[in-house]
Amino acid sequence: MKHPEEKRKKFLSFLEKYKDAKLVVTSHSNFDLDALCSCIAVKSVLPNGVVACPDKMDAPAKAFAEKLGLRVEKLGKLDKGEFEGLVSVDCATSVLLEEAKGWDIRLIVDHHHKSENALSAEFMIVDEDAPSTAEIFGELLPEVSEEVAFALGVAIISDTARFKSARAHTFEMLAKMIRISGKEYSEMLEDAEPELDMENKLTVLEAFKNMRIQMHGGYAVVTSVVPAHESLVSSSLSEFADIAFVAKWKDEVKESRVSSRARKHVPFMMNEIMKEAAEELGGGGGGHAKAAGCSSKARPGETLDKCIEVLIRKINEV
Ligand SMILES: [Mn+2]
Repeated sequence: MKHPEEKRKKFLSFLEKYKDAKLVVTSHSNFDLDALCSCIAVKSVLPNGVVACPDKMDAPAKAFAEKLGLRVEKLGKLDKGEFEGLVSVDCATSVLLEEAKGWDIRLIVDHHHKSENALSAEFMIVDEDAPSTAEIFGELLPEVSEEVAFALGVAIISDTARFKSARAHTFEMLAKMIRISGKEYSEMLEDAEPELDMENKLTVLEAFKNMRIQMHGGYAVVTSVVPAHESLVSSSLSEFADIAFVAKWKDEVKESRVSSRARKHVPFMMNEIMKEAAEELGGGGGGHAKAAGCSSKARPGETLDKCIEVLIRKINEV
């Protein structure tokens, strides 16, 4: 769905029907700033909406929610009977939102590539060309308050990895959000990229120490197994490596989780590699061309080997 008018019309029809409804507003596992700020955007037009996350938030999202004094419930603890349904933003796959099971999904607003385990909703607004869901909300909202504009600006900066995946429209939207918020770009940047706390810094540094370095098809490919923070680690490693795969074991669900990143000159679609690797290991995968993830029933080491195997297959296809 490309036309801004069409998207806006759909969003307004959703609002007309559900504006006063008690809906839960949620997003993918491990909320990032795009997830959180998109929730804030929806909540701003749903006075009876309740923001909830399926598990936890990453460090920047957590810090920002605390700064705003935003109450974020746990999705699994909410009583479905008390709500008229669910809104999912920045997520349209059950792989990253298993807790959506059993909920009536009224609205989905997302910018990810369609994945196998796609969720469907009464109102679907998906724009794969948008580099962040926040950017979509900049267009959708009939009115943007100072606070919401600030949040959307923060999410735009964060989700584009400070404009790596931006397009002209991103800068127009950010300029507009800065103007409405009455704040400076530097203030948004501070919340978009907060200083890592010591635990996170050490996790990244340990992952650098424990990584395996390989060369495939002229690309420096690294893998690492970490106890946590796999997406932070994979994005940190890909500051240097062409391709990074970082896995952790999630004991609660007896699954490996992999986060992958590729630098912009890498021609392979990481979301496809993640999907194929996961399918061979009884999991699901997807995401973006340069940033993707998957789950797998195999242990982290075996899962990483599979990711490399699929990558080599892609290299040989070219
Ligand atoms: Mn996003």
